[in-house]
Amino acid sequence: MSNIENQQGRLQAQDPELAGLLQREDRRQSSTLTLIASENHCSAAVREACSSRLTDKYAEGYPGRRYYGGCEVADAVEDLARQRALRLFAGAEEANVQPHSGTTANLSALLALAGPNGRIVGMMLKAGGHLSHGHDKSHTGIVFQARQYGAGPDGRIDLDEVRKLVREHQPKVLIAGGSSYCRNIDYAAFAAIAKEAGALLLADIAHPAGLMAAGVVPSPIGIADVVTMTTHKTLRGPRGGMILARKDVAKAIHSSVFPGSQGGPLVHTIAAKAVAFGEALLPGFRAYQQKVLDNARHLAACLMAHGLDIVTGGTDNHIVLVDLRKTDVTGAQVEERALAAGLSVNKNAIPGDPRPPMVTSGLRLGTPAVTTRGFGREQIETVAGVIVGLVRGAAPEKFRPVVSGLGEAFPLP
Ligand code: DSN
Repeated sequence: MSNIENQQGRLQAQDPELAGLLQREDRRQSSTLTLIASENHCSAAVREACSSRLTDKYAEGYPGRRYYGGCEVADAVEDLARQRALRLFAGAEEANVQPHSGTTANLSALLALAGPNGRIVGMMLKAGGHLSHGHDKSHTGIVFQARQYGAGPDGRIDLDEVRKLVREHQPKVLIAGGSSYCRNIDYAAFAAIAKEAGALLLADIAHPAGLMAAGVVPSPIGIADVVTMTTHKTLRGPRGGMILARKDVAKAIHSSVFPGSQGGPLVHTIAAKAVAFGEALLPGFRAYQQKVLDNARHLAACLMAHGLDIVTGGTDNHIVLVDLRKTDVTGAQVEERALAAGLSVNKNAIPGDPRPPMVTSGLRLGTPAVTTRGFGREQIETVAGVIVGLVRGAAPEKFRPVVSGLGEAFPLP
């Protein structure tokens, strides 16, 4: 019996109520298909590291400079994670593997680079950006003087608009990246715009980090001053964040993560990050990421062939953003129907969305999780057919058998 099964056995005996909930989540993930672009299924090895005894350890500080005794293993674990991160993102100068999430990574980096009340420029959430890029409901829109750029009528970043805004606002930090932007970003152009204003460039690659690590899409490493990311999306590790920085800004970033924004690091999660980075350094990772990309492109093409509109008319990454404005359904309605059919998706604002964020006119789909399960073109075509049926008003229950069948045929790792 593996360590994990042993632990589950103990949990079952001690707390059947909670153990039952975990089993329910196992069944939910197995019998449904995850098409949420920010989710994935990490390996059993990553999950084993997450559940290790390192969760008991306090290790405030950094390797070799801790505020607690008994950190020799924590030091080795964090060093291993940092070394592997730097191998994976070759060209990056320093790594901080302690951020608990992408948002804390962004907040820490922005505080280090812009300072409280500093000026920042990021992309609007509606246009494909992220809350932590200066949205007024996020601390990044409260503690910084934030301005935001949108997307052009074609759904793509308009570099002229970015340049104009940066010239006007004179930010200390310009942010490139987002959570529903499906096209490659011209990081060199962003860097030139930032440089002209004396700003630093922060690239948030939370979504495409895995694709970039594998070299299947262009990366900002070596171009941006600071790169933030999460480790659980395309990168397929444990839930968490990471920051890569140029040497001259790294010291400020490290201090901003600890003691600035966080206390004790989650050493068990850092161990799991090391496992995931090790997996990403294996040859099979590139093939996986290429497949994620191919599947997303095929999904977009199939949906368009069935008459649905896709924001920007396709995708360069793992995200497919459906524009529902020409249909008679909202993002929220399709999300609910999809759930009843066994598909996990999320409603999402689209550029120029007339509807509020809890309703939306968009549906964000992503291929990382189903590709981990082994999906190829044929399965993507089936999924596209289900989504089109749901948008057109077919009864969701009609699709439940085909979705469950795919779940059984393509088990979780
Ligand atoms: N919640 C993440 C996503 O779904 O993209 C971003 O933080």
